[in-house]
Amino acid sequence: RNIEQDLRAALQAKDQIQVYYQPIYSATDRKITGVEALLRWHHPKSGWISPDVFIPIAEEAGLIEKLGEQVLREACTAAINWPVGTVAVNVSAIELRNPSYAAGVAHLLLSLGMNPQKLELEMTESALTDNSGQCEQNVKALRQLGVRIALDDFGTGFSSLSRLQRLEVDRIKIDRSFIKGFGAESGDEAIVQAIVELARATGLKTTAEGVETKEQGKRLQQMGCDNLQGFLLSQPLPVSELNSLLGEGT
Ligand code: G
Ligand code: G
Ligand code: MN
Ligand code: NA
Repeated sequence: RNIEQDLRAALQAKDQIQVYYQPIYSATDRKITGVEALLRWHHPKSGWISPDVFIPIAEEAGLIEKLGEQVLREACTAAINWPVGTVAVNVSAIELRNPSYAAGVAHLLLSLGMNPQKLELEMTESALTDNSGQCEQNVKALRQLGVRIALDDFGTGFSSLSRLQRLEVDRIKIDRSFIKGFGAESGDEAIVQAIVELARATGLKTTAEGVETKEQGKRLQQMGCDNLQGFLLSQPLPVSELNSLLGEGT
C-alpha cells in the first residue's frame, strides 16, 4: 500500500528491481563505447515505477545507500566481461556525502578485480554542491583510484564556468532538454555548441543525452560532441538483451 514499505520489500525480494543498461555510442563511427546502468522497478500491482519517483523516496527513507551499493555491485560484476570501455552508474548526493563512499567503491573494485578506469560515476551539479566539501573529497579520492567522473544533466544546474574548471570531472553529459530544442529557434544548438567547445578547451569529454532523431545525431557529430546516447541508437535494455547486442559485435 505504502510505496516506501513496498520499496523496502522490493529491496529484499530483489527480482522486482532490475538494472537496465543503455548503450552509449561514439558520435563518429557509432560503435558502443560504454553503457549506463539505469534502475527499473516493476511493482507487483502498480507496474513500472520510474526512478524519478522511487529514487527520491529511497533517499528520504534512508534506503539509497543500500540500493546504490546493489546497483554498483551488479553493474560492475556484469561489466567485467563486456567488451565496452566503461560502465556508468548514477550516484545520489546522499551517497556522495558519506565520508567512506570512495573507500567503499575502492573495496568493491578490488574484491571484483575490476579496473577502476572501466567505471564511470555520474553525479549532478547539485550533488557536488554541498557545503561540507565531503562530496568533492570523495570525487578526488575516486579519481585518484582511476574512476572516471561524469557531470550528469549538465546545463540544468547553476554551476559557474570557473566552478566547472575547479571540479575534477572527466565528462559532461549534456542534458536532453537542450537536444530536444534542436531545429527550433530556441538557441539550444548554440548552447550545445558552446558547451562542447568549452569542454574541449578544458579537456573534458562530452556525451549528448536524449538523442532521438537522425538530424540531432548528425548535428551533434558536426559540433564535435564525443558520444551519443538516446532512443535513436538504443533504449535501456535488460542485461540479456544487452548481452546479445554486444555479442553481435559492434
Ligand atoms: O532511466 P530514467 O530516465 O527513467 O531515469 C530517471 C532518473 O533516475 C535519472 O535522473 C537517472 O539518473 C536516475 N537513476 C536511474 N538509475 C539510478 C540509480 O541507480 N541511482 C541513482 N541515484 N539514480 C538513478
Ligand atoms: O538523469 P539521467 O541522464 O541519468 O537519466 C537518464 C534517463 O534518460 C533514463 O531514464 C533513460 O531512460 C532516459 N532516456 C534515455 N534516452 C532517452 C531518449 O532518447 N529520450 C528520452 N526522452 N529519454 C531518454
Ligand atoms: Mn545519468
Ligand atoms: Na542525465
